[in-house]
Amino acid sequence: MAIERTLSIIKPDATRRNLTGKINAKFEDAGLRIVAQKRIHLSLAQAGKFYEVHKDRPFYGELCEFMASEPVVVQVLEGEGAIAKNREVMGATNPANADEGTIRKEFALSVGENSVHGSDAPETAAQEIAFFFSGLEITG
Ligand code: DAT
Ligand code: MG
Repeated sequence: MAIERTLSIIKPDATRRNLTGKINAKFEDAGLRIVAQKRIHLSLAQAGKFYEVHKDRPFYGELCEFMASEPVVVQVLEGEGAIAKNREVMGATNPANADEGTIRKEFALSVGENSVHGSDAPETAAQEIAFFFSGLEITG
């Protein structure tokens, strides 16, 4: 398995509850390195652009408003098979279906306020990393 990079977002429900450190510990314990990280407050337009792929789904408006409601922490995680590994550590989208020990099982409030975002494939990881970070901001 190759070394990969993936885009992670610690969402407003988690930053609000001061869970950034606990969530980062889950990534690091799984062998994922945080090679870039910043705290930002997305505008509604920026959230809409990031989640454009979901624009026809019924929850799109609610999702964008939530993501723009309070600051988020955007980060690049690096490691062996980082994209799949991160999805494993995150757990299922709906916390009711997430495995024990996953971030969403432990911290998510609902299917909407589910604490973390993670890229789902190499192409989306590359696009999503470029959405938030320039090459100079990623240290390796
Ligand atoms: P994931 O974040 O696990 O990749 P996704 O890409 O299908 O899940 O959806 C993106 C986000 O949209 C998800 O993290 C939370 C929100 N969402 C998904 N399904 C939803 C639903 N049924 N009701 C409300 N929000 C939902
Ligand atoms: Mg997704």
